[in-house]
Amino acid sequence: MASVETLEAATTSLTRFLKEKAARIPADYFSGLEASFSLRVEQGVTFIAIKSDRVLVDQSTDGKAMFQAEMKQDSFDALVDRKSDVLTMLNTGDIKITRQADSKHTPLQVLQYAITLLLSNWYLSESAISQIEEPRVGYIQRAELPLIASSDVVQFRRNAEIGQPMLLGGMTQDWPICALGLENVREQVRDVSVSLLTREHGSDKPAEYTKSTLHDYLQTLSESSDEGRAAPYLAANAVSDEIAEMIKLPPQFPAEAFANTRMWVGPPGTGLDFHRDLIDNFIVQVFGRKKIRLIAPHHGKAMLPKRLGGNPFYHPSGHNTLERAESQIPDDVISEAIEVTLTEGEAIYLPAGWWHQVENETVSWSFNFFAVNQPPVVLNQPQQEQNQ
Ligand SMILES: O=C(O)CCC(=O)C(=O)O
Repeated sequence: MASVETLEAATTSLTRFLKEKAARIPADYFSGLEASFSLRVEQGVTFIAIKSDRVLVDQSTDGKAMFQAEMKQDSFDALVDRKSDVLTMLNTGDIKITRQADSKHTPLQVLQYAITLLLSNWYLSESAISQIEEPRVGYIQRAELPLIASSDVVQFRRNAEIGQPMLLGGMTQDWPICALGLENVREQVRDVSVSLLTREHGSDKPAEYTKSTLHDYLQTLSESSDEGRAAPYLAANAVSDEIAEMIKLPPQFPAEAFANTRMWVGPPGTGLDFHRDLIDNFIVQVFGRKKIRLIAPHHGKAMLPKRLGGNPFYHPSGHNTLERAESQIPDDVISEAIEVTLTEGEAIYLPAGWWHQVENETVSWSFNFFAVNQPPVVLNQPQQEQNQ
C-alpha cells in the first residue's frame, strides 16, 4: 500500500508536469469543446479541464469531472513519447474509463483533444495556418503530381519546400510486410486487437468504433464473396510491435520526426471524407489500391474547415466528397481537384494543409506517417509571390 506522502508526491509531480505542458499551448488554439476529466496515472491523480481559451491542470479533483481516465505509467510514457494514441489505448484497455457523467462529448473525443494539445511538441498559430494557406509557386494549376524515386532526397526537398504533394516510388522495396504477402501476415498477427470505425466524425456526432482482432478482421475481408464491402473500416490504428517490425519509416525525414505510425485496412468503398491535417504526412500503400482526391491549401476557406473536438491538428471539411457535398463546392475549386490512385508499393507525400478525400478501390492496406515532431517543411520557407 502506498503511503499518503507517496500518493501526494505522485499527484504533485503529474500535475506539475502537465501544468508546464499546458502553459505552452497558444491561446488561439481552441475549438468549441469544453469538458473536464480526472487523469489517474498509477498513484498520481490530477484534474484537467478544457476551457474556451486554455487547458487548466489542477491538483484538486473536482466532483464535476465528466469522467476519470486511468492508465499505468508505461502507457502514459507511450503517450508522452507519441508511441501510441488514445484511440488504440482505449481499445486495448490500456486506458480505462472508470466513471462517466452525462455529456455531449465522448471520453475518446475529450481525451484525444486534451492529450494532443498537452503533449504536442509544437503548435501552429492562426498566422501559421494562414501561411500554409498561401498559394505557392510551382504547384499551382498542376493537374498531375510529380513521381520521384523515394531515394531522391534532393528532389523531395525541392518539392516539399514549395508544399508540393508528390508520389514516391520504391518506398516499400525492402519492407518485410510486402514480401510476406497478406495471407502470411494474417497468420502472424493473431492477437493484435484493433478498433473498427463504424461511423466517421460528423458535424454533430463524434466518431464511433467497435473492437475486433486484426486476424479476424482480415479473415472477414478475405472470406466474403464481395471483398467484405459491409465490413467497417480499420482506420487510424496505432501499429503493434509485430507490425512495426514489418515496415520502415519514410527515409525523407529523420526518424525522430515521426511517431505513432498508423494503419488503415478496409474493403472497397471505405475511406475518409475531405479533411486536412496540419502536419506533413506520408501515406504508403502496401496492399490493394487507394484513390485520393486532393484540393490545394489555398482553397482553405472554400473548403469550410471545421474545428471539432477530437484532434486539433485535423480539420474535417464542410464538404464531404466531390460527389456528396453538404453545400456546393465552388466550380473553380472542383476544376482544380487532383486525383491519384496509389497502387501497391507507392507512397504519397501530403504537405500540411492539403485537403484530401480518400476511397479504397479494392481491399486495401496502407500506413500513414505523420511528422508530428517537426513543423511543416513549407513553413521553413520565406513567403513567395503567386505565379500568375
Ligand atoms: O487512408 C485513409 O483512409 C485516410 C488516410 C488519411 O486521411 C491520412 O493519412 O491523413
